[in-house]
Amino acid sequence: MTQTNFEKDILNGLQSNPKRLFSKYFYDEKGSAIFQEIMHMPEYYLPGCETEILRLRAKDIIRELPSKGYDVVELGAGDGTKTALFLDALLREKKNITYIPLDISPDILSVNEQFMRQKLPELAVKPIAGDYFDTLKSIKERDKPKVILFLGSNIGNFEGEKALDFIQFVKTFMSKGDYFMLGVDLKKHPRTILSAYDDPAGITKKFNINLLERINRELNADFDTAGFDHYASYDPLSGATKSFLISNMAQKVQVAGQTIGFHAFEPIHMEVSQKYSLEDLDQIRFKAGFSTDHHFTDSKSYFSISLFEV
Ligand code: AVJ
Repeated sequence: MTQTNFEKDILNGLQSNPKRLFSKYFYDEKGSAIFQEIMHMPEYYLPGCETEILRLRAKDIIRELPSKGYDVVELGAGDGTKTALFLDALLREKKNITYIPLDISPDILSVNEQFMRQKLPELAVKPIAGDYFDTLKSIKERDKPKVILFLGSNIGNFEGEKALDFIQFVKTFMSKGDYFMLGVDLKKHPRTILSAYDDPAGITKKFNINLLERINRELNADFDTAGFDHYASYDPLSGATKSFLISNMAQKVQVAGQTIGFHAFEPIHMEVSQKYSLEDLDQIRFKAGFSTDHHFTDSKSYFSISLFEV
């Protein structure tokens, strides 16, 4: 049998030093359900802050955007519930827009489309399933100006320079006068950030452990999940939040026919959730070659929706 990308990435990661797994694999059916639980945790302030901005500042944001019709393209659109708040405000301002949600999952896109049809029947919706490379290519040639949305602090999962690389990659599909609209979690008191990724109910732990269970399910592996604990850290200098699973003892695990050895207390690095200051964002905007930026923040200045103009 040929190796899937999933199998290749998992084996490579577990055979690296330090050991590494990728958070993009968190979101199987069970993982997506646990992520919904995370979004409702009191400690996980991100969705509430972003929703506040979309509710209270939508008009101010729209005032910065092109005055005529444009395409609203959403990267990793998911079910679109938060985006609907913004699209609703756009329709109220009588903007002639087409909403183009992009996502790797055709299933979630049909949920998105049905939600929009029901909630905003007058909205033109044109979902495109696939990876960013193919889907962005197909929107490049459209003739209307574009506003590209990347919400939910998803940019935070790119490590270090990779965030800038991704923004520059997206910019190659944009033209003068287009806008990039990013939802970004900001640097704030370290304890506030840490508790969002280290909740006492253990939901974030379950979210991380689910990837080991997924590997057991899909790669014929035998992780004993009781042998791993969850550990999160936040570095206020770099703004990097990292999650690890820690092997509680020396142990051996079978994964896809390979034996993976763990030392006692050896970490597997699971995820980075990068936090930015507004100054960091200005730097990125400048390095990526966008001409202007505007930041719209919530009342606590925990989160920003930042607009970059090409
Ligand atoms: C979906 C990437 C924005 O990093 O905050 C939540 C994922 N991980 N709790 C984040 C996540 C642990 C989340 N993003």
